[in-house]
Amino acid sequence: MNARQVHISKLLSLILRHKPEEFGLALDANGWVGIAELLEACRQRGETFSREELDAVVAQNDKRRFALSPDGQRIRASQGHSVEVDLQLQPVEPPELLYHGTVAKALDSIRRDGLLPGNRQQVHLSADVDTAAKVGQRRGRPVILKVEASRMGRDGLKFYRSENGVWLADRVPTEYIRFPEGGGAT
Ligand code: HQG
Repeated sequence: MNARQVHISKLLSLILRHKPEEFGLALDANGWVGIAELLEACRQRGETFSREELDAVVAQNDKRRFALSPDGQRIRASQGHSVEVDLQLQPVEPPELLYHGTVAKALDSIRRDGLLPGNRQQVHLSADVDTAAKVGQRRGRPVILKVEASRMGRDGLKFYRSENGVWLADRVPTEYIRFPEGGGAT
């Protein structure tokens, strides 16, 4: 993505995950918003971009953050919402281990409470260590937690996978988390 596409992608994340009302928009129950309406709302706030530019951001997005409806008339974020939406994801069986990238200062609280979704709707987990490291790196030196996902699943806790391949869980109780040795200062 070029700089303009990154700007549009961040704008779309803000609208489609967090603050549609700031743009005079409302997501439907499943997180969708009409594209014509979205482009017009952005234009009115001095953020003018075309349908073609939006399509390029959707297609070239590094994490495939956005999805179009089958008829091409609507758009939504595939995960990461703080506003309440029902993405209608079906529970899926997880791999044996999933990974979560965080930072050392969160560890005491995670040891106590497990992984909680915070402002988002669900806890985000990664299928591989590299991705989890990148997620953790956004906040400082990354600490990788291993989540015993298949054991958690056998115990009846559900996992989902977003359209763009992010693993999601409502929470991860601390008993399923393997913390790095030495307090996580890796
Ligand atoms: C931490 C980005 C204290 C958690 C990324 C994380 C991802 C706790 C932070 C996606 C805690 C929440 C999501 C507890 C969890 N006590 N801290 N009990 N439980 N935490 O941003 O997973 O580029 O909401 O470790 O790449 O960092 O936006 O979640 O540090 O895929 O598409 O609380 O966002 O994707 O932070 O990131 P976030 P996340 P995008």
